[in-house]
Amino acid sequence: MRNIYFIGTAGSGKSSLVSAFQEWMTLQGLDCITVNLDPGVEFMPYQPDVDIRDWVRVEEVMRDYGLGPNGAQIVCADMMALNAKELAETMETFKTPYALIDTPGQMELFAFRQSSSMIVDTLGREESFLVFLSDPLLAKTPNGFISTLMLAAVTHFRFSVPFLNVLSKSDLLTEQELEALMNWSKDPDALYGALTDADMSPSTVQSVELLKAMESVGMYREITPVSAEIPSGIEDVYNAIQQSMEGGEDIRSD
Ligand SMILES: Nc1nc2c(ncn2[C@@H]2O[C@H](COP(=O)(O)OP(=O)(O)O)[C@@H](O)[C@H]2O)c(=O)[nH]1
Ligand SMILES: [Mg+2]
Repeated sequence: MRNIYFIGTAGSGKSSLVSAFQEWMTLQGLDCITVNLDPGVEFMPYQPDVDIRDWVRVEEVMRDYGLGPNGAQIVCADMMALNAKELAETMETFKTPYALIDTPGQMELFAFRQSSSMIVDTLGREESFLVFLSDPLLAKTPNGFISTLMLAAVTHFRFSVPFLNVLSKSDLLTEQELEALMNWSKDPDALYGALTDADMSPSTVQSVELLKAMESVGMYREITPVSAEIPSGIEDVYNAIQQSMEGGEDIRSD
């Protein structure tokens, strides 16, 4: 089973993309399951096939341990690892080639806790792929764009699994904004230009240096625009996953 993790900052559109992705796959006649790994989620745009809340729930941990919501979220993130094996077994019962895995709202609860790495290992690291969602409202300024690249790079560094950087909610940008952003993502020189046009303050100089470092370690990647709302770009994400996991061979040809 291929495990596709959707990771991004709070509100970046992870749950919505999981939902839109599942709909798209169903339309293509492709089988998949959705897995919710957010123990504190209150609203989700889809009905998960496997739900971590069957094992761990933020409200219960708050009550049982007398914790506030933030403390409980952290305890839950760590408790998830204890249930990883059962989670994997439950997922296996579906006998499906694809699992779309929605991660906790606050990305640090997944990206920066040891338990997530145990979950990735238990569900099968070899078969994992990470979709990183960048928020368009952050990414639309040159400085913000670098910040999202860095967040993506740090996340990639933590997980070390194949990776795609996605621009979420692309429908929220104007055509010009989207065009500029795509241009930056393809051509670091365009981003240098946009940065230094704005000003040459110490923070700009710092950004340029960070950008150069990311370029030299291969972290500067083209971003794939998607929208769960329209929907659009989902096939591009699917193709990138296929390309990476099977050298381009499509499971549709099985
Ligand atoms: N315009 C637009 N809004 C979106 C899109 N995807 C998600 N949203 C909205 O962004 C908010 C957060 O989405 P959600 O999927 O819950 O984000 P999560 O916290 O990363 O799981 C919700 O109000 C969604 O309706 C999109 O593609 N376009
Ligand atoms: Mg969510």
